[in-house]
Amino acid sequence: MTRTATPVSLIGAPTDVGAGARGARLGPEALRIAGLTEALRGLGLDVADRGNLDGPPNPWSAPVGGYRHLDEVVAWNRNVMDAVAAELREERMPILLGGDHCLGLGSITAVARHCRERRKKLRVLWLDAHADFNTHEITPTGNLHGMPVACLIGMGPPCLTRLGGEAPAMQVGEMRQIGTRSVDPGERQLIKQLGLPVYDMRRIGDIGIKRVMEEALDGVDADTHLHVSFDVDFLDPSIAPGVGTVVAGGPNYREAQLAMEMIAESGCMGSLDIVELNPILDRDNHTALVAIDLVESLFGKSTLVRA
Ligand code: NNH
Ligand code: MN
Ligand code: MN
Ligand code: MN
Repeated sequence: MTRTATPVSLIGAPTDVGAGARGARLGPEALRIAGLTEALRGLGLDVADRGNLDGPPNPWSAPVGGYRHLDEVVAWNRNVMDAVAAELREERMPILLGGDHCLGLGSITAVARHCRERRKKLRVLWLDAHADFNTHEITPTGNLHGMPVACLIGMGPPCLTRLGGEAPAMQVGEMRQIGTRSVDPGERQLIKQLGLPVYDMRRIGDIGIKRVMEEALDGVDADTHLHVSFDVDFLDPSIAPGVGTVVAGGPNYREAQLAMEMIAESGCMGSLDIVELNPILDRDNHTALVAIDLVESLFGKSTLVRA
């Protein structure tokens, strides 16, 4: 199959206003210094680095009404949504360099709107140790990086659920969560109640990553826009310690790589988030290098080897 690859645009969003630890604001630079642009160009892709978005500083204050830094999170997400929408409009593939995972809200809100305008089906793969399905009533922390999925399906403050206009931005059935292994008690209930499709580590252990990915990609076709939201804490901490919230028992290198390869082979990825990388907690920027290696697989590095 010969296709001209979609040109990609890197969008840095250097903030950790949604997180419980500081340092994810350095994620975009860590990825650049580890050679993300060069790696993608090495695969023959047209890459434009749009630089970093601007936004309010992290006030590092306590939660108010169950939300920490709500105004700042809204401001950053607005900027992310607009930047992602601009790239999609130009038929380019936006790659959001976080920043913490609260930014998935702005990114996916733009993607979902694009899908509605173009009459495309939407499938979101949420690669994450966490479900990010909290609301202000059930969150144990008030950190908004634990709430973007709830906001996307319309549960949350209107300033976030209506970021792109009408709420909800997307339906529960348009998402597949993969690699989940840290779910808060309230989230567990909500997941059951709303039927969010989750392939947790237990399921991966049961049927293997290959079948999980086959099922998660089932129904994805040429009319589908596939969005990959890659929270780097998806990976086992033994290979990716540079994240704010490590959870043991994640996919090993080869499992993660196979997941990425299968996404690449679908040929449908239209947008990507790389979030939660925290170089302050890393050693020698190693986690950024691992993330880039896996992103290369997402763009077909190993498929090229097989061809
Ligand atoms: N579930 C926890 C919370 O809501 C942790 C979320 N942390 C993440 N999510 N890194 O991906 O605070
Ligand atoms: Mn498109
Ligand atoms: Mn997350
Ligand atoms: Mn996570």
